[in-house]
Amino acid sequence: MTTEINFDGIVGPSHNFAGLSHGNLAATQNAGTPSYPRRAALEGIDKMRACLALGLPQGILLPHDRPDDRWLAALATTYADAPPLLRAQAMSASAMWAANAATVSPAADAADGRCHLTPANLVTMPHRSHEAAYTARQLALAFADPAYFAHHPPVPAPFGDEGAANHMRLAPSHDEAGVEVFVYGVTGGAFPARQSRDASAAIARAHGLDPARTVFVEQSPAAIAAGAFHNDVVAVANERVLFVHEQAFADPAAAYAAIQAAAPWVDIVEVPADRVSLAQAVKSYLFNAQLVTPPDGRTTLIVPAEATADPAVADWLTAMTASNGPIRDVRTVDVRQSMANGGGPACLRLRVVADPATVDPRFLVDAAKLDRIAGVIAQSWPETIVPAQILGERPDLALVDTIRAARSALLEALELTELG
Ligand code: SUG
Repeated sequence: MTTEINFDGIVGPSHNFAGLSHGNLAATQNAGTPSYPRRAALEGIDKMRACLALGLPQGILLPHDRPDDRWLAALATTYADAPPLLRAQAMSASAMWAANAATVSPAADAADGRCHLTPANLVTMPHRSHEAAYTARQLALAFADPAYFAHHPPVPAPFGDEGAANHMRLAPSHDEAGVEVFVYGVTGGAFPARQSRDASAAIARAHGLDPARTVFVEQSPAAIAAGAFHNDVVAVANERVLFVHEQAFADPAAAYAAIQAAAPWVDIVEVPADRVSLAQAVKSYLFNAQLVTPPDGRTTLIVPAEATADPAVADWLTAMTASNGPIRDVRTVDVRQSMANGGGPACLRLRVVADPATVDPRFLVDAAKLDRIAGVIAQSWPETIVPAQILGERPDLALVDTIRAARSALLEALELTELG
């Protein structure tokens, strides 16, 4: 029996605020401030604990080796010698945002009856463009059985692909055939459109999706210009429910019509701009929520604490849950360190619909395993990183040793040293 499993990226020990993502307002605003990697990673663990407590299965993806020496070597330099910006780009912990790791099509949607995975190339941002190879290694190990899983190479450059952050799946239930909605960008004013239509179309072909159950929608340029650098900043879907901001799509009426034609059973919950503006949606990350179906069947929205701090958003959430609509409950989680780099609860997880028995158990967690992981983090993750340690004239090489030792300790604890 297949079910939805959320695989959260564990926040890596190099988590820092270098301001590398143009168009991501939180990351830009927090550039240069001290980061707290230990706190960040423990916040992520607490979020997973909250999901487990709701009765949801939970998995993990590991931090990547940072700084990425192989990438620097391909650029004919080393961490000690590289110019500061390149150093920061090699050091980013951005792989924590697992929603950008890959696009995943459940077996029920694919022609060959297998779950298909394509790692994102993330080519728009240099600091993320070197994630794909290690992501592919992890996914190949976690989902190794070719009877159930098919792995594809990343889409080639220059077609930008940012993975599941621009991909929504609607289905009567997770294990039934569904409709996959690919959201691409064409333009975003001063900011880059990070998902290309060609990349989305290539993935739909590679995954063997039925064109009658595949929809391509253009993201609104106004949303990108307002800081919605991924579609999951303004929309989220789960089973029959699409929760979406009025200004998420370039042509909302046409988008809803196309989605309804492919999925007549869809329940669209649209938040009007006069209740929550695009700016408020981006600041509060209302839509960067996990929309989930716990075992009790009550569709639940897991929002970041920042969402309820905005009175307009809080009002909307109160009215929504009181209305007896499709979204019944709202839960709040604190992932402030990730949020400060533009990553909410939904960014931190990759959804895979699979039978847990077909997944390598080392990538699945229960409460006891999370406690063990938290123990490693508490003991070995740096407490704080000041960006000057990375971007300064002389890089802090002792920090590099700490970061590598911390990740190695985690791989050992999880018996995943083959991913070293
Ligand atoms: O790619 N931030 C990430 C945030 C990704 C959020 N993911 C989703 N919306 N699914 C990004 O912009 C900031 C890193 C820095 O600036 O150092 C960063 O990469």
